[in-house]
Amino acid sequence: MAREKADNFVESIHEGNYAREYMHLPITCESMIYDQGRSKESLNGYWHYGVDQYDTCLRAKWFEEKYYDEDGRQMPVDFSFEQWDKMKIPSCWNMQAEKLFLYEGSIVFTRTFRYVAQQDERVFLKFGAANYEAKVFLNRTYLGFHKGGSTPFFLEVTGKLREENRILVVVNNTRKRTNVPCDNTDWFNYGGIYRDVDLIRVPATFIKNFHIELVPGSGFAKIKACVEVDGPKADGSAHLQIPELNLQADIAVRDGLGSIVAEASPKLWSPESPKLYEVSVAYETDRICERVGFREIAVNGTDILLNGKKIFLKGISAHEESVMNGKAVTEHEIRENFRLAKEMNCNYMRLAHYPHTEKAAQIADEVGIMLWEEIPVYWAIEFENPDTYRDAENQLTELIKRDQNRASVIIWSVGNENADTEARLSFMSRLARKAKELDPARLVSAACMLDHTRHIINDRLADYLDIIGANQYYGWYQTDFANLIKLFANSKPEKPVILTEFGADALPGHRGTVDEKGTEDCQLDIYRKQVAVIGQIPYVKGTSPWILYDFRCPRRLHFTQNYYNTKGLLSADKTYKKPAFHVMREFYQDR
Ligand code: GCB
Repeated sequence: MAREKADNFVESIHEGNYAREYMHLPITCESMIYDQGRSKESLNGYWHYGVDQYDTCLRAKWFEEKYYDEDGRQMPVDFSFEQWDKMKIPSCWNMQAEKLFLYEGSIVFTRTFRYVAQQDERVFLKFGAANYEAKVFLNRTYLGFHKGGSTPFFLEVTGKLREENRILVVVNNTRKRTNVPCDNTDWFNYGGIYRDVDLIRVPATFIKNFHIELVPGSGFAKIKACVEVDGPKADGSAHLQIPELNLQADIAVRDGLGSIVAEASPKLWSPESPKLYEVSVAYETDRICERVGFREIAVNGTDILLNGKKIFLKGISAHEESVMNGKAVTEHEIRENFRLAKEMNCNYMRLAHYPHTEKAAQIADEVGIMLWEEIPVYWAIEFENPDTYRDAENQLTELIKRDQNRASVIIWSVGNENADTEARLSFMSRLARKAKELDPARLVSAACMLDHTRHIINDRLADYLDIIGANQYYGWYQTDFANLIKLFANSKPEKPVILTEFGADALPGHRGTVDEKGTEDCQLDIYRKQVAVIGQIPYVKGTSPWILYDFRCPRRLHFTQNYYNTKGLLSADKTYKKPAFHVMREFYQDR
């Protein structure tokens, strides 16, 4: 309904529907470019910021920087970008100022940067991640918005740059029913531009996508490479090189697409021997060069096969978090997490519950940890809402395209603990099919909720998955531990099962009896009982207990929690091992 406007209507104050102005130009997986192995110019550093609780930047269009009226008279404005405080980017704003710790809403970030044009180049802006919604403006113009708090997004800015540029980004982390995840999660809602911001230059025709992998079922003797090029020269030839394998091949490109299958027998990637090869692909004047491992992951009945051999996934779940940096984890912190997992004898990690930084998979490739990667289709999101589905599918696609060449990633998860309704089945089976369509060579799973009334692994989504992920908390939420034995006896899965979660809270150093919840003794007892049972079940082919370290959680107000989920096997600062850590270490020792 058109709204009646008074003569003295002031748009920026009286217009409630200002958001409508920014609903066009969605930035999605369509504008992604494959950027790994490319050189970049960093736009990280100190950006000016203003906390904008009422979204005045968007209502009053601050980004237009109108300082004078048509007659050249100075106008009053409510912002002064260059005088604002500065914040380090990337970072979670919650960790940068005490007053921002619990802030949920909009923050305006802005900086200027110089650009020296080179001939015939195209330029892209990349944001590694901004939670949850980001509206991007360049030189006074709205460029678009991205939804989804943990995947990268790209914007082409060719022709829009000058020598001196102002970029402005409004990031809003308000939790919403319609978002993925929705407004209720079991983790902390960090805000900010918390992964790298880069400028990427490419030639006029460039390699937009590059995917390379071992051909499944080829006896480990064939490698397939696919390229997509973008630009005026859509027909030509790309050149693939893997010097250590003496592999050189031309890939014919027609209408921007080309692929090749080449004979090659690489040394296979595995956690014990994480061999990576230098791979390069060139098209015209463009070239990508990165390190890639080759391996095959498959299922056969209830077995999981890595390079044709049966494996047990000795895992641990982890959130992306550190006490100091929130989700903006450093490379050192990621390496430390993998080191601690290896100390526990793990060969695998579940990166819960949303895409972690791409650096995690790069490092896992190098150190030899297999990964489960997940999108935040978590608990009770709006399964009936088509916009929510679009958002989820976009996040899934951005994740898969981002990490498609990482040997460490063996499983895509389409969600976690969602009640088995018709709407959810249709939503998540569609996601599972999408994951398979985008990446037939990896496994698809989800962390399913079990039937705790009849004690059976029973979820209709399992028909669409390669592996059944099962969360269970016998001894904790399901208080009668004996029912775990019934659950396994009642279930006859035809696919491998990974116990994606089990565990118990324990405040570090808090001792008591095994019956006292929140003590290390109770946690230890539950872990001992769990592994004694799990070890006997032939179709359980992996475990990733909940969780490597304690993490911030606004829902957890018990004195043994103090706003942390304390199910970690380590303290939140990762320096203290709870006794149950050693139970898992021993359980994994001889598997
Ligand atoms: C779960 C959820 C996880 C929670 C955990 C808990 O089942 O998947 O996100 O943090 O339980 O501690 O309750």
